[in-house]
Amino acid sequence: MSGEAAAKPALLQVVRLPGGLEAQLAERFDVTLAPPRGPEREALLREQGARFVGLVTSAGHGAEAALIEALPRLRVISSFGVGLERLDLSVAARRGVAVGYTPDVLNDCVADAAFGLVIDTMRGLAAADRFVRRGDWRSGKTLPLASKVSGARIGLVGFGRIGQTIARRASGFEMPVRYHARRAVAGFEAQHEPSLLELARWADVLVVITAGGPATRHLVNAEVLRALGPEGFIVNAARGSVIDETALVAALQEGGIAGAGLDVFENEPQVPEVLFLLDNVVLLPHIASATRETRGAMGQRVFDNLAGFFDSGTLVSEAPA
Ligand code: 8YV
Repeated sequence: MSGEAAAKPALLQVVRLPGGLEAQLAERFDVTLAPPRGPEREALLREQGARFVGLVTSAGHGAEAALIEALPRLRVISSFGVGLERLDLSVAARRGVAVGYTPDVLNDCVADAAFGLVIDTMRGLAAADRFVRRGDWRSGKTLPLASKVSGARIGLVGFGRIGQTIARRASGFEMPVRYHARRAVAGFEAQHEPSLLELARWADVLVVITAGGPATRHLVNAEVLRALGPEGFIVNAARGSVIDETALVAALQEGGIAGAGLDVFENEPQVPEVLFLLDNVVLLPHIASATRETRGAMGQRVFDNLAGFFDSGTLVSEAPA
C-alpha cells in the first residue's frame, strides 16, 4: 500500500515539449511519450491507455474526444499554451477531467510580437531589409514610402488579456484604440465597438487577437477586409482560422488592403505561396510566444498545474469550462 502511494503518477505526453520541461516532468512523473497520431499511437492507447491518470499536450496538438475517451482513468490534462480550441473541453468536463493551460505568462511576448508586426507591416521594415540585401539601395533604386505608426488608429479584434496588453503598448505610441468584443470591458480608455465592420472602417490597422474555434471562424471575411480598405493593414497573432485566408490573399493580391503581418495561418505550417511574392506581407512561423523567458514560464505552468493537481487537487490555471 505504501509502495503504491509513493508510485509516480503515470502521464501520457502526446507532443514534444521544451527540454527543461520534459526533464522536470520525468523527475516527478512516470512519463510515456506517445508516437504521433496514427496506428502506433492507437496500439499504445489500446494496450496501455488504462494506465494514465494525466495527459500532457499543447495548444497546437490539443486532445480530441477519442484520445480522452481512450484514457479511462484520466484525471487531469495539462496543456502548453493558452489556446483551447483543439481540446475537447466538453468531453473532459463530462468525464470529470480537470484541464490546465498557460494563460497570462505569455501576454507580454504575444503582445510584443503583435506590435512588432504592426510596426514592421506599416513601416515595411522586412521589405526594406530585403531591399538592402538585394543590393537595390546600392544600385540607386528607391523604396516606396511607408505609413506612420505613431498616432494611427488601431482596432483590436478581441479584447482579452493579450488584447488589453496590446492596448497598453499602443498608448505609448499615442494610437487611438477601439476594440470589437462581445462585451465592453470596464477600466480602459479604449472604446468598445460592437460592429466589426465599423471597427474595420475606422481603423488604420486591425489586430486580430481573439480566441480560435468555430465561434470566430472567418470572423474577418471579404466584407471586413473591404471595410478596412486599400490604406488599411491587418495583423493576426491569434489563430489563422479567424481570417478567411482565401479572401485575405485575394485582398492582398488586388490591393484591397495595404498589407498584412501574419504569425498564424489556416493550415499551419502551410502558407499560401502567393504571399511569398508580396513585399507588403510579413510572414512569421507562429512564434509570438517563442522567447526563452515566456516558453520557460509556460513550461513551468504546465508542471505547476500537474503538481498542484496531484498535491492538492488545485491547478494554478484551470481552463474555463
Ligand atoms: C504556442 C499558442 O505556439 O499559446 C498558444 O495558444 O498558440 C502559442 O503560444 C503553442 O502553445 C505551441 O503549441
